[in-house]
Amino acid sequence: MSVSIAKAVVAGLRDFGVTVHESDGCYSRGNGYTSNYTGLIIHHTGSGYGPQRASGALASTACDLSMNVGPDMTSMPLLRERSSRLYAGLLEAQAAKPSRSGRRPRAVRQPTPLHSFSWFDPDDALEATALSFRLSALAASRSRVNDGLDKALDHVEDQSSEFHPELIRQGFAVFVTHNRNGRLLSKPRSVVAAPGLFNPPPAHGGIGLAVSLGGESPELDYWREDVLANEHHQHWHEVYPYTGLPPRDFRTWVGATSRTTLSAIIDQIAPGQGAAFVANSSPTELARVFSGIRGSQLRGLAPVHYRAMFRMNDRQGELFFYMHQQMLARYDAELSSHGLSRVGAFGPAQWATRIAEGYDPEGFLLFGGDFRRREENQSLAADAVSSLRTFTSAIDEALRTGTLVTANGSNVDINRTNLGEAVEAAAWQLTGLDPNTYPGLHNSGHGRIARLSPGGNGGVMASTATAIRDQVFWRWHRAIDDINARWQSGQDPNDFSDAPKVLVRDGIGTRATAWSSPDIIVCRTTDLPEQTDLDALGGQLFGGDHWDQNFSSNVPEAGGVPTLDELTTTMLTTTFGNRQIKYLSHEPFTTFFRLENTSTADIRVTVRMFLVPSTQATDRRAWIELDKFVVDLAASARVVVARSDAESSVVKRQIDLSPNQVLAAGVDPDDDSYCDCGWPYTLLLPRGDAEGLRCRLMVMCTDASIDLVPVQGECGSMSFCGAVDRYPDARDMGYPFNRPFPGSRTTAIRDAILTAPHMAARTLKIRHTS
Ligand SMILES: [Cu+2]
Repeated sequence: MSVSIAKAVVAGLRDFGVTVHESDGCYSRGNGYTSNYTGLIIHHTGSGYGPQRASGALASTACDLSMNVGPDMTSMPLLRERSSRLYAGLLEAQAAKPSRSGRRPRAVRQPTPLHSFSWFDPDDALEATALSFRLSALAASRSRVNDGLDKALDHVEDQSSEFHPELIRQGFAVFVTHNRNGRLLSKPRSVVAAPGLFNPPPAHGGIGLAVSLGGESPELDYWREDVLANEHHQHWHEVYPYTGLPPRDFRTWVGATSRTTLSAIIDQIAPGQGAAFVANSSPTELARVFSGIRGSQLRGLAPVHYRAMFRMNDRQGELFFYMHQQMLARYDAELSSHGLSRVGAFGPAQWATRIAEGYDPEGFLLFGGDFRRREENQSLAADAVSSLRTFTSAIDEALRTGTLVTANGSNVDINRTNLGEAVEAAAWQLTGLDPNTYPGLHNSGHGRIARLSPGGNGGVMASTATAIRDQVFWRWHRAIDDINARWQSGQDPNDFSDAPKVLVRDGIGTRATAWSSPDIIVCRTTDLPEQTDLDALGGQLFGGDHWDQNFSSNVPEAGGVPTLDELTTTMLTTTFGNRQIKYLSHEPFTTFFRLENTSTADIRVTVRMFLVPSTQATDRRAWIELDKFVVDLAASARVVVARSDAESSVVKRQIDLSPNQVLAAGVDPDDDSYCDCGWPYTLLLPRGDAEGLRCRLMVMCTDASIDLVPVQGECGSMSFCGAVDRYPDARDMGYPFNRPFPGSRTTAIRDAILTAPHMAARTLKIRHTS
């Protein structure tokens, strides 16, 4: 029974003169997740919920009813607690409990509630998006914010009789991530609320379940199953939903939207009544009406009205490509660490052939066992191949002409973001692209591959929380990334004429040697004194009289601090979801950069840091972004800047050191960052190998007055999650590796770094210790 119904029952009983005693916690304890029956709760404990547990406490008539009702159910701490419990309940409803053997007998699996849900299915996604809008409206439907949020949470509960819990979770997550009122609520970390969704397999070769079946890299299961990497991918798709974002502030939205538009949208909900409603209703009453909008109604909405309701996150298509491209670069570095070759595409040339690798999630009971095994050597259905080919030929044509077709039949030039929006495909009402020409190659591939597994939900490729575990995900995304790479490679190379006058040396004195910059100095963080101004320490150790000294080779001592030519990674063990798991992590490191302002003006620069395995350094697509931050350089100054790996702009901050100990985000609705979002710190570096995998560490300084990169906030990942309103870097994502480098393929990148004063690189090994 939902809390809202329970409250209504209490009110009704009081109307009849029944004395109802209320005590603390009956609405806020338990996780608040509802079932789709109604009854009368006469007692409710915090220990459980749902039909099985509540049944013993149900009664039909009880005039001596004692009802546990808390004092003020809408105080913010209670609302947060309730929100958290609801969210956890939605996740828990999808995570089945393994038996002792780790495998749950299929006969006792709970039936899948309602129909299936996949974020990659446009109709499902639209329904989740409608829910995010309803919640935004409900949050504004009462004069007090807290009362509105209470209504929104009631609605989340009530939805469970209608939708799959994952659909509700997604809509709820989008609301809590993007709506100003929603951001007051809390959303627990998925890995804490439902470890069963993120339960990785035993180490490869151990006695346990086969997860990867065949394929080229079963030994990478530890990486693909990484708890925090999976959570990152899930969360990114909430921060960048392809169907668009609901209003940030519903009342502001009502105030800013024309009456004609409001009444046209209301006509979709209540035909013929829009104009009257708008004329006679307050914003609060309008919010109540808007809280009735459904996914099916959104589908029939004129694009101009859809655009009035939703907006696309800034540079959606570009970040869709870039975030996944960076995951691929990291995957390649991980393969390289195992002596394996880089991941090949599952693209048009492969679609008609068999998919060698399979995947078996059944022992992990993801989503209540919804996801099923995909056998090795299966092939896509013929109609899947033919529709994927049709979608691809439209993209090929766009690349050939350099233009995309719009919904009204005209053409628009491809730019850094609209190609990704066509490929994913983002809501056409927001992008203006023709939905028949670009129905969503990327999403469709996820769905078609998922359907090679039996069952309503198919395989793990159907979910953002699980897709990256499957080897085929990486091959599919290589094919998707190839599209963007083709477009990029046809663009003019970057022109570095706007570089700031900053020197990062390639050698000391006149000797410049590739990959041996003395100005990138690496230390173990644990070797540095705590509570010290690291910039000042860097100046002391590596600046001043030491400016021309070389610390980049294995110098044992620098004022008592060892400098390194290798970083180390290791597999750590922890308990997660009642199981021992292993996960990759690395020894914390701090990098010192020596930067010289060769101009006579004070300047602010953006420092960009990248890493690549040396065997892949000729390929711009293999470079991994490690960090990006701004530094002020006084006129003619030689400055040593320290940067800890824990501050990296690509990782989720505050950093999580273990899947067993993750930090929940804050609840500041005005925070400019998406605090839950970012690549896991533990996977910042590739694993490397026992001998020390040779890598190149590169730094580049660009003019911050052009980049408009802000000083990083306290949380989130600036590079992968952007920020509210605007992606925090005016340059193309991945700059300077977003374009081909001029010159011969084998030397172009090396020569560019060697020639440009504002770029430098060095060799650094990554050694894996077990
Ligand atoms: Cu994908």
